[in-house]
Amino acid sequence: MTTEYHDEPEDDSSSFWNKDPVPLSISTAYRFRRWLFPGLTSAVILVLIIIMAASSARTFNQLWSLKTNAANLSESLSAAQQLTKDTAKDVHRLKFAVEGNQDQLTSVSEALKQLSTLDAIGRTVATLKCSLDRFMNNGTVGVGCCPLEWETFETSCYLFSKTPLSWDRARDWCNGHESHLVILNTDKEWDFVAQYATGTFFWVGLSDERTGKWEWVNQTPYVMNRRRWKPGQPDSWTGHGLGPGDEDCAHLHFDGRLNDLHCSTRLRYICQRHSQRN
Ligand SMILES: [Ca+2]
Repeated sequence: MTTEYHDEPEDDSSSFWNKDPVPLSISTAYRFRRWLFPGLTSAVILVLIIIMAASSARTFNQLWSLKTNAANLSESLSAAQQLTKDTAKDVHRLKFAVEGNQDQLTSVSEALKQLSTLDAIGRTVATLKCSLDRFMNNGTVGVGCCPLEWETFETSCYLFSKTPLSWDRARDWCNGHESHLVILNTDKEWDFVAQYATGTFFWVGLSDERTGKWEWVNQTPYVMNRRRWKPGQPDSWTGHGLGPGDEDCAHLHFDGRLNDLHCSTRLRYICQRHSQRN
């Protein structure tokens, strides 16, 4: 038995391989649907990751800012604690200082009490002096009382200073003690003052410094009386070597007569004030 081969195509129309091919569009849609869900899921996850990353960055910045603020607060707290410690030390030192000075303050208080007592004694002595002055003036009407160390004559008190000053400073000192540099109007006043002026010089309230004309310290004009001046005075001498200006201020010389000197010269001085009735 032979096997015959022939070229006749077999009727294989029912064969599987001869089935109609699946359309291409259907396959693409199938693959598209197959990858759609994973793709969308991946995209959502990616977006979530991006959002979380951005959120994490903001959170990190906020945390960094909080950390910085906490560090600054810590430094401020440390500074405040140091300041508190320093203040406490100062208070402690002050407490010791006050306690140390308490004894001294007590001593000062005692000294003030003693001064008060001395002041009361001084007033009593002044009253006694006033009575004595009145007795020595034979109870002259109008004679008042003068402070201690001031001399009483008629209705005035006179202070013959122990220390020297320039004419201007002497004037200011008298003005600061309810008085003025002495003004001599009468022969009695000249004679009274002159008895204290022996042996030294005293400024009196006479000057031509302000206007170039001699006037008393209360600006009343001085009437020239050569008898009251040393011979040849006032000479407005300029060879004194004491700076600009000539001799513009008057003083009592050893014999109680006047001479002009440069006002910056330091001399003792005479203050005058009204006596007070007690
Ligand atoms: Ca002179």
